[in-house]
Amino acid sequence: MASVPKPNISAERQALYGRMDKHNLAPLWEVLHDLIPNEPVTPCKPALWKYRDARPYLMEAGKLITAKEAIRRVLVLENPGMRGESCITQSLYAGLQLILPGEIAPSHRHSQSALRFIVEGSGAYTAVDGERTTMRPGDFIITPSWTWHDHGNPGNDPVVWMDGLDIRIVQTFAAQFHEVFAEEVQPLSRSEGASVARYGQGLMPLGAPAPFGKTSPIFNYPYEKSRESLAKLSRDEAPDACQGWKMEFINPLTGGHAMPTIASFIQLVPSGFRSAPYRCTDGTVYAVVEGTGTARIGAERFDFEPRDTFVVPSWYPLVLETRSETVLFSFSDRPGQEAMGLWREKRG
Ligand code: 1HN
Repeated sequence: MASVPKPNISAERQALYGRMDKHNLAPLWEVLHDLIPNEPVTPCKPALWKYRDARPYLMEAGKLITAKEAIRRVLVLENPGMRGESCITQSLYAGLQLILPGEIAPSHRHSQSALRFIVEGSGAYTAVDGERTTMRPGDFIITPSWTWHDHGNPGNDPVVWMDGLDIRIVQTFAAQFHEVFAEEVQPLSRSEGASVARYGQGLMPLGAPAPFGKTSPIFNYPYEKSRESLAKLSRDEAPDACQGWKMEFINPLTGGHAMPTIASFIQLVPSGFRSAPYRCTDGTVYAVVEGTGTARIGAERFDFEPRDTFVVPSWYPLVLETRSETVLFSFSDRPGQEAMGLWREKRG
């Protein structure tokens, strides 16, 4: 015979929970629905940061603190749904970093991987394990996990880039390590362009191990080259209804993602385009390189112009409407999702 619920069952349950609580035990049935939602749930909200709003604060910070004192002079792009948590999606960090003429940002290394997407100014460099590369607007630059890196600006203009890091992912696994280099600026062991000569021309040295492990051996993908690839692709192929012409930055040694934890893309969207809605499980950060338009993210709309940043949370439909020919750089946590068999997309 089925047991009849007792009239004071709720009070008895609460009393049970109270007694077990002291032993670090809790009833699953009270939280099961929140643990296993029917579709992605994230505190990450759609948002856009206008560069023209952020830039004056960054320049003011430039007057109040040096790059050396700050270690890294960065304004964190904080997702409005996760203020105070230093993240732009629930898994990724992003910020705008400024280095002024004559400054250096001291050398260190950490197990978190970083990408740099150059927003404004030329003539600064970043050094990775003994090799420098000059930064130019639109360049996609990688700092692989556990490589020594420092930045410097021997030029005449302020240089600003967007940093993207896998801080939250590494934190989830509690696999964080960090070390400070003995000197502020690391010594150089290769000439500028060495990595691209060795690995970026459809060639690789015989018998050479991958210098950065699971990360691409190329650490600067210059905008000049990616822009040319997009232009040539767009001449011969019709644009994809959801993405326009979209390409991924790859590791030439594997053909896979350029970084083990972050996927990076660049796309060209023609002028006057209205994309079909697209959603995917990798919440994605977009940096506007060229063009103006509107990003409809879920029920919200954001007008963008060059140098703005916007974020599309997991599973929010994105529709892009362009008023001029547009180039977008983007990055997400797709590699981890794919490795774990979790990644999904939905077109239309
Ligand atoms: C870092 O090392 C850099 O090397 C930038 O430029 C941003 C944010 C958090 C932790 C380390 C850099 C960072 C960072």
